[in-house]
Amino acid sequence: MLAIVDPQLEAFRNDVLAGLSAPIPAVPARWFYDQRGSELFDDITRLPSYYPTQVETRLLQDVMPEIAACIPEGAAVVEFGAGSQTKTPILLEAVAPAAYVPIDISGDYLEQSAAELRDQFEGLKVLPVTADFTRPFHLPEGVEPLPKLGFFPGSTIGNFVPRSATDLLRHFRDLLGTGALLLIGMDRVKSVKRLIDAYDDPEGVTAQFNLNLLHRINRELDGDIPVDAFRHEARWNDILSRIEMHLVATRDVRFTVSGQPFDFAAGSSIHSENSHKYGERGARLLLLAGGWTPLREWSDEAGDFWIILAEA
Ligand code: AVI
Repeated sequence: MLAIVDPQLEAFRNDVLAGLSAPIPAVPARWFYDQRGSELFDDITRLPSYYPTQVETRLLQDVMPEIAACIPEGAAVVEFGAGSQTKTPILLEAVAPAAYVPIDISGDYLEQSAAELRDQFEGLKVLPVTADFTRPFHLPEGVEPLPKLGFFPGSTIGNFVPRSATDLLRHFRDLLGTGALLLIGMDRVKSVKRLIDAYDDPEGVTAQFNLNLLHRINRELDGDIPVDAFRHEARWNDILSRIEMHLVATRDVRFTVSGQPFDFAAGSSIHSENSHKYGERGARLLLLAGGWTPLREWSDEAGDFWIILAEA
């Protein structure tokens, strides 16, 4: 009998088994986002201490007329991600593009948000593409000849280590072509206290988000991790300019995942996320290394967040 293989599940298993066996145990952050993880992330974006979403949304609203003035008429907006209910409409309203192409790995969520946007923007061509935007894929038919604006808000670029972030930016450039524009959100370096508060909120939502990864491993990969033996920790790594999220063992633990045994000593951790924060020069250099020339930069008054428009 042929076993049915779910490629997503196998990729998750490979990443978890390899990651937990590594000298510095780590699981890629993209595995946070199952149904529960996506709901928890949504809750995070509404927390008072998690400033990036509020600040970026307000900044987009404030500077959108200036941004729109830089975008050619009849452009296709290509969003890397399914789009947010607040940020995407701000852009679509101001730019009035010929087409909107959201790209996301989660087909159901993508179709749902595409349907909402079609209702909201009558006549807008919404052409969703179900794909992992970090890997090669094709744009829908008819989009190729249009001028293109890539949209990558949310400081998601910060979740990639610089080497992968430049690879990703180059991949966006290859996809969108020379002359394309990219509107990207980046989180700025700020006081360690504010950063830690944002990633270790008093309500404990980010802790639940982090610990949900262990629940997901137990659920989907036949694991028996005692989740109560781990705690959430957010650390600032100054040399690498990033917040790191860890799951720290509070006692010696032994567990299995898909039949494979693992031992974690009290105090050792599973590194579950990086969120890089950029200074002025660093942000520009990252874009340049990824093949994009910054044209305009906007920041809020407090200097918390960047929105940068760059050209391929
Ligand atoms: C999705 N990403 C940009 C978030 C961030 O701030 O790095 C994920 C997140 N992790 C903890 N809180 C939010």
